[in-house]
Amino acid sequence: MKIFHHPDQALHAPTHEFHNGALAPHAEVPGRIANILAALGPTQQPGDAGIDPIHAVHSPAYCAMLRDVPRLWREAGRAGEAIPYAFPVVGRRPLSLTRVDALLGAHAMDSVTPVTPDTWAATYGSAQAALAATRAVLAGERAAFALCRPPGHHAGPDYCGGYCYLNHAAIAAQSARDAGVARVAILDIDYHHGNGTQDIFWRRGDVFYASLHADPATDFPFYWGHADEHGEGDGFGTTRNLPLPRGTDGAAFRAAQDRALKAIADFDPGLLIVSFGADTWEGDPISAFRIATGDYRGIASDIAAFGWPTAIIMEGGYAVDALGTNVAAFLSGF
Ligand code: OKP
Ligand code: ZN
Repeated sequence: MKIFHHPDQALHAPTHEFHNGALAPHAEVPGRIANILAALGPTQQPGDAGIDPIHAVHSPAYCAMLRDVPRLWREAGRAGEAIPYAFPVVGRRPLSLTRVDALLGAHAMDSVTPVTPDTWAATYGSAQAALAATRAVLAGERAAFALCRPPGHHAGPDYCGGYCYLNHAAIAAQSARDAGVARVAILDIDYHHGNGTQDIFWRRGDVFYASLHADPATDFPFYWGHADEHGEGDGFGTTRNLPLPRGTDGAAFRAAQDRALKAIADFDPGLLIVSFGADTWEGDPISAFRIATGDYRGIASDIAAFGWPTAIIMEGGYAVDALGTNVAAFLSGF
């Protein structure tokens, strides 16, 4: 299987996040990539398809914010990484504020997603890897893997959050639409609900979003991913959420995934994007499913059995030492 990865992805290195009310070491570390690379075969560096396929999903103002905030942060006399703390969540009117805290807070959903001077390069490189994997599949590869990092599925049209900045899976899906694929499906099997992907395609009937995830009643991102969210307008019925309880094991996960796969089969996509997170693993430090390494091959082969051309996009997974083994187990199912 072709594997795409950009060396700039390792540059982004947030140091701290709020965890249960105190600053703790950040879970989304560059070593995640190193561990996965060591377990896989040779990878390819993606070409540069430019900013246009990114702007097809994210507003130019949001992208500019990701690039500008580190400089504005320094100019405000701050050290370290930019972290927002005030958010216009109660329906405030659009305002063109330039104060770095206001600019960042208006484009963020949480305080665990720092913007560093290297964030843009890392997520831009990940977006290019996702685009390259999609191009490879559209050119005839059965499946391809984009080893993205940081993750992407919490990032919305104009906001970052959940360690995510650009939504690599959404950028990949939109690029396939723009290349002429009439219907694209996204299957999100990260432990967390992909609220950004859901938001991006909420009103779209041409992109199906199905997600298995920890029940947002107990787990991040809390405010999205409940079973009664189905999309709106042209997108009504093309969002499908399957929240699962903490403790879900491989057998229960595969049964739920079968329901998602049947819904996707009814949609009849020309291409499948899989948002894959290894944070469903039983040893993950921030998650609570009980999926074993030995379950990943079957989870993947259940997907592969449908035969859709498939681009696999890396999302989360925080048990760094086990990541390579778990990713390799999953890819072996294809
Ligand atoms: C990203 B992905 C505070 C908890 C914050 C954020 C989880 C982001 C997961 N320490 N949790 O979906 O793997
Ligand atoms: Zn996750």
